[in-house]
Amino acid sequence: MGKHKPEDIRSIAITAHGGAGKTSLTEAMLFNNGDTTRLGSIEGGNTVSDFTSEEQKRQISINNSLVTMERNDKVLYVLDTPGYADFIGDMRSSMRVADSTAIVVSGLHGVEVQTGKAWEFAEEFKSPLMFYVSKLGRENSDFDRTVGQIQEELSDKAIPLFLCFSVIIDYSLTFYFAGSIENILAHEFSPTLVFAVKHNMVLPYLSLTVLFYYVMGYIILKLLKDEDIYPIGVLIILLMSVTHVLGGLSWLVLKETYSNMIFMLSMTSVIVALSVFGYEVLKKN
Ligand SMILES: Nc1nc2c(ncn2[C@@H]2O[C@H](COP(=O)(O)OP(=O)(O)O)[C@@H](O)[C@H]2O)c(=O)[nH]1
Ligand SMILES: [Mg+2]
Repeated sequence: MGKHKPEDIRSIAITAHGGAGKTSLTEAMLFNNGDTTRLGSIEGGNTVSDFTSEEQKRQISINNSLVTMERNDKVLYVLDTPGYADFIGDMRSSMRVADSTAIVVSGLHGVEVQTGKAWEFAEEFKSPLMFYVSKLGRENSDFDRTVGQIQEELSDKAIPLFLCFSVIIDYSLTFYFAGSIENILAHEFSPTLVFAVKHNMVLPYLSLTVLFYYVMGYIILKLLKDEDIYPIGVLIILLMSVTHVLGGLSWLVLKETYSNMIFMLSMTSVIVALSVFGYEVLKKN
C-alpha cells in the first residue's frame, strides 16, 4: 500500500452458488495477469484462493480470500467468496466493502439458490454488477439458456456483451500508424472520421461507431436467428469486420491502390447490407 493513488485502486467481489467456478475464475485471472506461472486447479488442490488444508481436502472455498493483481500501475483487489449457504455472511460482507460485484453463473446449472442471494445483496448495496457465464466448454452447457434464465429470474437489464473487435482494431491501427492528427486529416479515406477529427469529436464518433456495430451485431445474431436472412446478415458482419481490419492496416501499407480497394470494399458492403435488408423489409410488409 502507499504507492497507489485511491483512483488507481479497484476491488471486485466474485460471488456465486457453490461450485459455479469463482475460485477457478480467480485462478485464471491471476495466471493471465502473469502473477502465477501455472494455472492451479480445484482437483489438484493448488489454487491460490483455496489455500487452507480444509479447503483443499473438501475442494470448496470456506473463507473469503483476498487476491491482489497489478497492471499498468493500477491495482485490483479480488475477493473470492465462498458460495455455500453456511458461509453466506462472508459473501455478504465482501460485497458490502467491494466497489463492484461479479456473479458467476454456471452455463450448466444456470441460476441457483445462492445466485439469487448474491443478486439480492448486489441490489441492497447498489453494487455495479456483471454476470460471468462459466463452464461453457462443458457438454450440455448453454450460454443463451443461461442468459435467458438470468433475464427471467433476476434482471431483464442484463444484456450480453459483444465486443466490436474489428472496429476497435481498425481505429487503434489508424491512430497508431498515422501518428498524428495532421496525418489523418491529410490521408484518411473515411469522410466521417475526417469530419470527426476536424470538429474535435473523435471520442463521441468512435463511441457511436462501436455502439452502431454493437446494435447491428446484436440484431443480426440474436433477433434474426430464426429468419431466412440470418446467414446473409452474418456474411455482412464478416465482410464489414474484415474491411475494418484491412482498413486499419492501410496506414501500415500506405499505398493508394490498397486504400482505394478497401474503400470500394467498404462501400460495397454498406450498399449490399442496406439493399438486402431493405429488400427483406419491403418483402415482409
Ligand atoms: N470445464 C470447466 N470447469 C470449470 C470451470 N469453472 C470451474 N470449473 C470446475 O468446477 C468445479 C468447481 O469450481 P470452483 O472454482 O471450485 O467453484 P467455486 O465454488 O465457485 O469457487 C471445479 O471442479 C472446477 O474445475 C470452467 O469454466 N470450465
Ligand atoms: Mg471457491
